[in-house]
Amino acid sequence: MPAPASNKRVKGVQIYRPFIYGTEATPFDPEHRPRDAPADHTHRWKVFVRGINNEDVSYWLRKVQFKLHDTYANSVRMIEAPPFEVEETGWGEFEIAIKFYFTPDSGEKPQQIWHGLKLHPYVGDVERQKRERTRVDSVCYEEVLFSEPVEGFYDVLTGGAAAAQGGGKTGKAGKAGKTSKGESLKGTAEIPERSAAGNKYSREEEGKELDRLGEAVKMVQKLIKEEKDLLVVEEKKLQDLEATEGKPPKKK
Ligand code: SLL
Repeated sequence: MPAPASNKRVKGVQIYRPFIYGTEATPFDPEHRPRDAPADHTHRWKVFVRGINNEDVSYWLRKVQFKLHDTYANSVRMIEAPPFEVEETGWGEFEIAIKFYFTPDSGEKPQQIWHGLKLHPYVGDVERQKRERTRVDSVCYEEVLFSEPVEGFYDVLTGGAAAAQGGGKTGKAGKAGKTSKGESLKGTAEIPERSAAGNKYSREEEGKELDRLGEAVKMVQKLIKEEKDLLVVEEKKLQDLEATEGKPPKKK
């Protein structure tokens, strides 16, 4: 009989794993509608959970449940092994509940997130995308945080592809490769430094996004200053008018 797994937690350690999730949808080509699709269906779509750069996540993610709209037969789909995805056809957009079940040795409770299935173009040149029947992607980046994991799971996380951080939630990869205890990790599950075809989630993109946000903040500050200057001018005009014409009568 195997020895019972220890549920002792590794204190002060937080380990996170990045992943992406989302949907991809393509309108049917009216000339070549899939034969198996009901007459009112218009799109083929897929909902998925994957590692960054398709990295294997099955050492921490045991299975994924996708809860589709009730109009679907067997709307609760449990995917027991990678690839964690469901492919379907349909006509309407709806919210999908995605439930993550972690490996049993983790002792972690399942966690659920929601994602809106997008069938129709919603960003950029929408008309062109419709004309060209471009695939519509709606993909998000997320990190699961294992706070003070139990010892066995800690070993699994740090023995395989791993990124760890000690202490606060805000620590970022890059400090990974060592745990808060100063132990070296064998692998890495960090976000890649640079973007590549098929993966736009990278340090490089994160940096660019921060630059864009910085520029946007500067622009907003400039606009606020312009509006304030304008207000000063208008208030001065009002004062001058009041000096010569008197105060306007109060409205009832
Ligand atoms: C809407 N609130 O009205 C949404 C519901 C339902 C989507 C969308 C087909 C299911 C089936 C399907 O696309 N359901 O017939 O198998 O837009």
